[in-house]
Amino acid sequence: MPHCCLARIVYSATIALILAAAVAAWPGACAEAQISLGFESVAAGLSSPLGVVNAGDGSRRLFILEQTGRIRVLDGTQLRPTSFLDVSALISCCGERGLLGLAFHPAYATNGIFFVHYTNTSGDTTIARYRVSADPNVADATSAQIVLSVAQPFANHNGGQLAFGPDGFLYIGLGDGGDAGDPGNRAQNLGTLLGKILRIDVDGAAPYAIPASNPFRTTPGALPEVWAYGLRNPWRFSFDRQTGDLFIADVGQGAREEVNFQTAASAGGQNYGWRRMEGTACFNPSTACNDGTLTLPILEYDHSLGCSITGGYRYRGGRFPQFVGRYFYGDFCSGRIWTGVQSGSTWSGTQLIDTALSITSFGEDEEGELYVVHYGSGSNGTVQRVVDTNQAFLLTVSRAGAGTGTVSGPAGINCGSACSATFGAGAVVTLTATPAAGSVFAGWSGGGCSGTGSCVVTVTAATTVTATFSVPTFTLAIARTGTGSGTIISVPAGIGCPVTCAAPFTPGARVTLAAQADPGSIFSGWSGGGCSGTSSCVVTLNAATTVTATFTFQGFVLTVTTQGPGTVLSTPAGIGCGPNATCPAVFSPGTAVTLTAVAAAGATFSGWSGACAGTTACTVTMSAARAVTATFTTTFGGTFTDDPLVPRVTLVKVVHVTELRLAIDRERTRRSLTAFAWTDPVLTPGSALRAVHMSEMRTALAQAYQAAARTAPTYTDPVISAGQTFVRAAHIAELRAAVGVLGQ
Ligand SMILES: [Ca+2]
Repeated sequence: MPHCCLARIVYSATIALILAAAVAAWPGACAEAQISLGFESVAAGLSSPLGVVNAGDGSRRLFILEQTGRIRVLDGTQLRPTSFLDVSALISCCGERGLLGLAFHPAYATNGIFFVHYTNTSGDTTIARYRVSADPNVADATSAQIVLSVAQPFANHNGGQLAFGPDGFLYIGLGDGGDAGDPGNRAQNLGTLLGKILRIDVDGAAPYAIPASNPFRTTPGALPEVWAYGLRNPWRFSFDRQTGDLFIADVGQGAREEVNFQTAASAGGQNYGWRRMEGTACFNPSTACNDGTLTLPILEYDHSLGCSITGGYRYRGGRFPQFVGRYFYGDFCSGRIWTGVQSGSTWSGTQLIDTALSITSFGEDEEGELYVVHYGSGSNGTVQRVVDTNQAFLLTVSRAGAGTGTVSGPAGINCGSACSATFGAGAVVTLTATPAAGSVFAGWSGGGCSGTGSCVVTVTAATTVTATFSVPTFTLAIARTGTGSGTIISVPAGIGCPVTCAAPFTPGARVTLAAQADPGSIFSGWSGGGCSGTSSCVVTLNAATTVTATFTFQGFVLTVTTQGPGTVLSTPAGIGCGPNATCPAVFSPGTAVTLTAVAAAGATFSGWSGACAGTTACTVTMSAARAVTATFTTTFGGTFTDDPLVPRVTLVKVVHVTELRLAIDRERTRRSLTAFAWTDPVLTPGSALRAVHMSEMRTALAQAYQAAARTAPTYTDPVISAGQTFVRAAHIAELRAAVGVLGQ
């Protein structure tokens, strides 16, 4: 260890005075090389926070004391808006008064009992016992029982700490009663509870019993609650959660701040010196103060480095191996944070950081991670987690898969909300995955983890661990059977067989299957999955399920396609295929099907293709699926149907328009005009004739007249309007005449 660091704090009584004098000569920039303190925000916006405590009940919650009387709950993701307990009406505040301490009973998880330490409205110390309500985040305010009241002669030096020792007894820190210099010499007086650490048995009697092993239980003139004495204001003390050793930080008078220590094996009764000594220096008397009965501090600093010590904890957490075994403490006035390290029977303190925090307390969570409480000014106090940013790495939890769930780990990892945190090199991190309802945890990847148990990562680099959550599924499979073929689709979507004949569905899903036989087949019915018959099959998936669809072959498909205005008919019947259509029909194997093509008026049959050829009737023998195309073409042969056409007698027919169009097209072609884009270019028998058909023919013909430098003809109903002008035989007759004139 660098020499400058050794000088930081004091460790042994005999050299203490020399080194304490020397401390001021060394500026506080000698942090240990291995540790660089950092902070992770945990809670903010607190009203004069004084402490952070865990309940030891496995809930991982942190309980934050506000001096003004509230206990707040930090539940891992949020600072709950509702107080756990609010004693603001019972207390005097603030200065050194208010709600000062909180300790949960070691059996809190089962008995719900906890204790608070506050200054009552008369300014006296009160230790009170409470119980949680049926709501784990709210205490039962009516359960209050006063355990101990101690009159306070002055407003300051009220102590405040409460903690259960490893022996199950409640330890209480009380200051010397206040003023300055302990004018009543109370800390050295065993007949008062002031200036002491008390030890009581809250389970042995109501409101408490005196433990049989208390050191002054039978001492005449002594109060039996006293465990240790000679303390000025033991604001914060703590037990080492691993060894049970006790650290008592005692706030000094005008010169020295100190940490006192006793092992778990101590029988108690120590005199920690005040007011005879302040730290390792004589105070009153100013010389010859120590007759050898006093227990001197293990760590000390003078007022060049601070003015009011805040005792912390010996780190036993898992995130930062470099912290392990170090006792952390700080100073309210200077914001400095030190660690004390034990070597044999001596301790050395090293400043790790000089912050702007007003450090009122440290705290531990259930896993032993360390927190620092910043008093703030009014309502901006904070709680932050203490981390090591040197030789530290980010561990990130990633969640993947179609399912959902959470991953919990040490403080800082609660994913959901917090999915990454820094860990010191060598930290061993255990991650646990919990699937949400309806999901399953499918396993780990990354960080050397696999399988579905806990993931244990030893952090040696930045690491990402992925937890995959999946949604359990059952497979619905479709089997097709029988001599025929067809398709099956599902609602909800998933099955589209024969392409996709098996698909996963969530348990309990109701899947409706519909079968459609291919041409030439019929659907003969369902089996499996509780389905039968030929209507829709509804399967409720409570397990992997196979449904069978049977299709039966009926015959081969003959597909006739017509191109152009004409019709194809079959013998035997089955095909009756109009213009520009595709018409499948099924015929029994071996059937000879004769197809006949019938051109529409104004058109001619141009011939077969596919399974037929030529222009005469075609016979197809159905030994397989066949396809035939019949092509019809329209030409104008020079004569019109129904000629002469008699207005008011002859009905206007589609063929009349088709013939006129062909005749007009011919005249346009002769004059190098482009083809006219007719509306409804293919009119078939039965098509409705519309005004636009007539007006288009007039327009197309007028263009041909213009190209021929001829005067355009005039017509009955010069304007033919849709919805207003009936299509009349006269219109047709006039157009025929006009075409005839142009063709001469
Ligand atoms: Ca002392």
